[in-house]
Amino acid sequence: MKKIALITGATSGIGLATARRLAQVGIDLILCGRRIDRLKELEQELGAIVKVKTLHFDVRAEAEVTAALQSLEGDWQNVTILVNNAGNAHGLSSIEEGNTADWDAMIDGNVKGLLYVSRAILPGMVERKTGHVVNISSIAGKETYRNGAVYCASKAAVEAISQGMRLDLTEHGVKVTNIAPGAVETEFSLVRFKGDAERAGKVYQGFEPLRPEDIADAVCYAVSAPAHVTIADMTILAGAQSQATTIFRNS
Ligand code: NDP
Ligand code: 8X3
Repeated sequence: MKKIALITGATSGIGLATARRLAQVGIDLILCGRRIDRLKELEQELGAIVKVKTLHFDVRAEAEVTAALQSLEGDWQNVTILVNNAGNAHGLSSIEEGNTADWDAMIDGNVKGLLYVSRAILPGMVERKTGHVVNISSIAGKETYRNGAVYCASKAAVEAISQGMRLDLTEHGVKVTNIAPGAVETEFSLVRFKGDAERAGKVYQGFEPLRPEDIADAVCYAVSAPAHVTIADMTILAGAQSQATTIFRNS
């Protein structure tokens, strides 16, 4: 059966690189995000290699998620790989000064959004007795850093959800892979710092950060493993990184 991967957050960074990587190995794609112009460009680019469908919705809006995913027809309903990647950090501040709108965006997007998408896709995988979920967590889900309590909490939730999904889904033939990247240069810091490009750029100064393609390679490796192998958990740090915020910078 031809594989179909549904990737959330395909308009940028890790999701975009994953879309390109999975297209290279012939996997048809359902690409999701809020920015329609980028989805259309990607459809043009990757549609030359594999079949591509695009869906635009905000993962935080349950009704939007459900309506978009229920609109899939025919073979597009048979999603074999779900890459739960959409998410971001919003703000970086000490807990007593935190912006509650930022907290909502992180909890609603990184946690509830992942759950809404999964809830819509998983029954089909269970019914077909085959499937693979890849959750993009973070090193921030494995350790907490100062000023990042809520983002770290949202990613710790992803870690727990990955474990829980694996417990619930293994008997149904559905694999679950949790990938926890370290510092990857994407639009992540630009979003975290609300468009402040100078501040975002400093995050990646003085060392070579991960590239989104490094994480896309890991996704591709996990979903290409033979049936008797589950890649359960991968933590991928930059070469100069030993913990989330412990990075050896040469300048
Ligand atoms: P980007 O900002 O480059 O990409 C984020 C993607 O998520 C975009 O495609 C965006 O699409 C989508 N997205 C964000 N919020 C929503 C929403 N509410 N509804 C729908 N789509 C949404 O960042 P990254 O590629 O770095 O981030 C991807 C994932 O990787 C995130 O879960 C992040 O937490 C995680 N991660 C990132 C690391 C890093 O250092 N960069 C390290 C560890 C984990 P659009 O705006 O079009 O909706
Ligand atoms: C993104 C990586 O360490 O900046 O999840 O939180 S970190």
